[in-house]
Amino acid sequence: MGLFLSILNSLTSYFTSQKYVTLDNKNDEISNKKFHTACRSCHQNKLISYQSKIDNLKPDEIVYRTFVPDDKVCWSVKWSDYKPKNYTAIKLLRDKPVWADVENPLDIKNWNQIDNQTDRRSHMGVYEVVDGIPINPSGRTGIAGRGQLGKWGPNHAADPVVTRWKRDTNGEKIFDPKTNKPILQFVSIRRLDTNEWAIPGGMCDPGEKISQTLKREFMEEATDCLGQNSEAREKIENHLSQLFENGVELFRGYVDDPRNTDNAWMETIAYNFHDEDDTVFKNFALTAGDDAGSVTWMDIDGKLKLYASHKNFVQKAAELHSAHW
Ligand code: RP5
Repeated sequence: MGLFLSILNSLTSYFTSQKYVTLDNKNDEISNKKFHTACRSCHQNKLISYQSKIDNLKPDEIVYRTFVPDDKVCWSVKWSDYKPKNYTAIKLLRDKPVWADVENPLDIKNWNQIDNQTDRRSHMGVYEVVDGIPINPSGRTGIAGRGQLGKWGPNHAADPVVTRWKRDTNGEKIFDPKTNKPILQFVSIRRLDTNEWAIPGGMCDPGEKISQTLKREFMEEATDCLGQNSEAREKIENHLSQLFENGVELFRGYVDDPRNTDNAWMETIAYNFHDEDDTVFKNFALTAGDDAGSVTWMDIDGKLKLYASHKNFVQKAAELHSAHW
């Protein structure tokens, strides 16, 4: 009975509230795009900047990715000389934060399942575990180990794409002159670690429902609720509660995150929460908090440059609302 309840609990926490809607074929377009460039040598600088920031490494201590050409990303392509360097952030090894896994992956047995409160399942299906070490389902990254990620294997996140229409001072929607479509805006934060604009998403806490992660991360990064007293926090939460009750799932799967390694990678569920009539945000100021340097309403446009795979999620939101892209 205990086991049954714990499985039921895990399943419940995995899925969102019933009011949330899923789009048909939502992942097709994203899956067809060439996966996984941000975590390869073409973006070497991102890994290096992480290392210098997190571990304060001197130039000669930095661990570089092995160059992985496009045609050698797939594990099915033989590459007998492939011997990527092993790298796990010193900060993880030294500080052993509670949210991180044990140092040795061989001490973890429950791959591809719920392991206590940690969800080790992948949205991509069953991933391979070779000699006790999980293998990135999207292929080679040029570096082994856990990198800067807390968990071996999948690291689960949630991304709230919060949108509204761009309006003029009379409250009328603004249209793009070329596409003749109304312009959608989304709440974007500037990440402190890479300085890139991003969706205010974050890691799922153990056992947390996705709906909770989406709201919590948005509140922490775009309203600075952590810097407020409990009364102010409650006010913000009540104000946003209706918006977060109705979401549309845009994407669920692997994220092309610059921190990914051959043995640890990011996965996410992205949801759209849309303020159609500007009722929620008309008189509500955004304030950057937690690991966000700044926050803004950003116009959604095909030329956007965003962190990891976030541009794909925002594009899905534009398509959903027949907005300018
Ligand atoms: C990305 O990293 C996800 O899409 C999510 O936005 C984010 C979670 O990592 P942190 O923001 O917590 O570092 O891959």
